[in-house]
Amino acid sequence: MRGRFWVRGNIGTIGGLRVTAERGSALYPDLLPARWEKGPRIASVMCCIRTVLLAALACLIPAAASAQTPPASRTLDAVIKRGVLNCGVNTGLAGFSAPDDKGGWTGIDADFCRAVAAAVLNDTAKVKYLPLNAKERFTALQSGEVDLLSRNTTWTMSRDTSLGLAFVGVIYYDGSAFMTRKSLGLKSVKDLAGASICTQTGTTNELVLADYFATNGITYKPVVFERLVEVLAAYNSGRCDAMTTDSSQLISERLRLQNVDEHEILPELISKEPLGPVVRQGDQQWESIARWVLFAMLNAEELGVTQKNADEMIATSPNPEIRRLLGLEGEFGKGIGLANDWAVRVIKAVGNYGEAFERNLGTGSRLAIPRGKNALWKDGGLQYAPPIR
Ligand SMILES: N[C@@H](CCC(=O)N[C@@H](CS)C(=O)NCC(=O)O)C(=O)O
Repeated sequence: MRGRFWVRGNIGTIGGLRVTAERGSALYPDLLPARWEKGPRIASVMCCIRTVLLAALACLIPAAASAQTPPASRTLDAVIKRGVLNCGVNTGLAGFSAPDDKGGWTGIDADFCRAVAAAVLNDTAKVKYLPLNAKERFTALQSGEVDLLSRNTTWTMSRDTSLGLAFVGVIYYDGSAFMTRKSLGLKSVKDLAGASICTQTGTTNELVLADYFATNGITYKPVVFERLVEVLAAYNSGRCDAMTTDSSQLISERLRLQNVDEHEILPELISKEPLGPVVRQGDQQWESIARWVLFAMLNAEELGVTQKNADEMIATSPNPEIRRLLGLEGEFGKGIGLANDWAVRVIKAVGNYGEAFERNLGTGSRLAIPRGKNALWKDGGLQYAPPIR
């Protein structure tokens, strides 16, 4: 029989409290279990009140769950015991990770290694940088040779799901591009028909190149090397008409050529290359540490907390979002197995995301890359970190 009816039932317990609910409906009461009885209209008012109470109660549950002690992290334990973070980086790519003449490493990826060491070991010097080429990088992480891979690595589905690895976020939004000699007078990638193109094996760029030229019915001759220095040398010697890799890497590599002005980067980006740090799958706490170090850098920029003003913010800021970031309110370090001032250590070590970007890739560097897609979401970019609360 179809008609208006109300149901009342005991729907179980939430957080140790017994919860009952009543619902109004105009569907098919005959299809309902017999134990649900029809009731007077007043029940529908009760229904609303109880639904609201139920919803309010349900809202409390995630908060209670988030206060649980996280399971131990094998990687965190090993890093603490060793007293050093083993970080996989590029063999030498200015702006991302490159050795300097004092035996140190610079670049945004190297800074990310330092940021994690600061959060975990409270010491940016306690990083061992392990230079890895494109082909070796994933094996080094899988085998445990490195605790973290912070090496201009594109987040793709197969790398994130079939290698036993996990990407923690995007430190730089990039895309595949092409560098050629200006003297060739090319305007677009499509003008590269019949060209020989140098690239590195084990990279997404090698695959993107094949896809793009096949899709557009353009012929080309791939010239593939295992090491970046070989790719650049082959391009430089004229063995290839063009060289392809991520746009940021071309900007960086172009500056190593003798006559920089003779070379140009074609305007198109032919793929999405979201570059990010990678950890091993299955160590949830370590993954969270790496992810939230990156988010702390982004949140710090959004909230105006810098390497320089961090102490002043700690002493004077009344802003609850800033106070949570700086460990002055809440127990957010506990959730990732770290001290509550974990983010302060990160910000003091490498600055906020904007500072790290400008110093390594932007206005403070030779690369002078505009923020573009890597601007914060509130400035029209893609960089967006979930809030700390
Ligand atoms: N983002 C791409 C490319 C990364 C990559 O390995 N790029 C090369 C070309 S610039 C590189 O950094 N090579 C340095 C090396 O292997 O030492 C990927 O993840 O596959």
